[in-house]
Amino acid sequence: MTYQQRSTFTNNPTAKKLFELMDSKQTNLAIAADVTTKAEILKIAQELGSEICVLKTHIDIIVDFDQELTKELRELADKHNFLIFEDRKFADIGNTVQYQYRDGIYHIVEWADITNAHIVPGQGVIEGLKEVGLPKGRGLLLLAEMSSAENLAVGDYTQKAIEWAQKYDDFVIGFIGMKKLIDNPKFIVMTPGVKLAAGTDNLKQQYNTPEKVISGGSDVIIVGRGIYKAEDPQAEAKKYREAGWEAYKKRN
Ligand code: S5P
Repeated sequence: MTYQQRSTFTNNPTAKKLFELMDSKQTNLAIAADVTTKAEILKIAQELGSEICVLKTHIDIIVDFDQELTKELRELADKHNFLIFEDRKFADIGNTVQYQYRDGIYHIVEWADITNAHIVPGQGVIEGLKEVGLPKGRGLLLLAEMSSAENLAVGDYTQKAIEWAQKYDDFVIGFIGMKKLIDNPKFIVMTPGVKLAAGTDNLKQQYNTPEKVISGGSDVIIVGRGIYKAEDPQAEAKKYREAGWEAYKKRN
């Protein structure tokens, strides 16, 4: 099924928008913009915006963060037609994650289309985030699997994530996972740990190629250092975009 066809299976507005823009823009590339200054992240959003479906942020690593930044990122997202995914990995009781999602200095729910959560606290983490995010049409990804060596998100844990995603499918739009996890077209799998050459880093990150990830049934490749550390990030982003899209076309 195409991304466009899959957009009709979900009622979540963010998931719909993502499927539609991936199809119309012909990209399944998300950039992990793991940089530490406003200037750097804005440069990435500006220069790579036309190549990507999703800009993934770790907003709490920006040393000179201010409210202007999220406003500007939002403007760039609308201008270049990509979604913003704040990779917050919420992992607390429902009451606490509500504060973390809505309040503090980041007000994540105000500007991030998508965020994600670990399921280790149980279903309360999903319910807490849903009360804050769903009224604004936001979407949540559950970390069903991880890319790092010896991680514990396997077996029954992964199965629980899949079960709870179905239970809360108005708000949970999919997973962080390494492959296709469920035969239901509404759920999106985004996969980190992607490089044109497979391998590892020195801190137990593990990389697969775009071809391997997409042919395994994942929908979105998340690429960080493979792009932003390259000499010419724009040219590199085009390569990843092409590799991801070719693999998708081959699959369909
Ligand atoms: O299991 C995971 C989940 C995530 S969201 N493994 C990951 O690496 N990530 C994120 O993906 C991680 O926080 C980082 O932002 C990105 C991978 O970056 P790269 O530089 O290794 O491509």
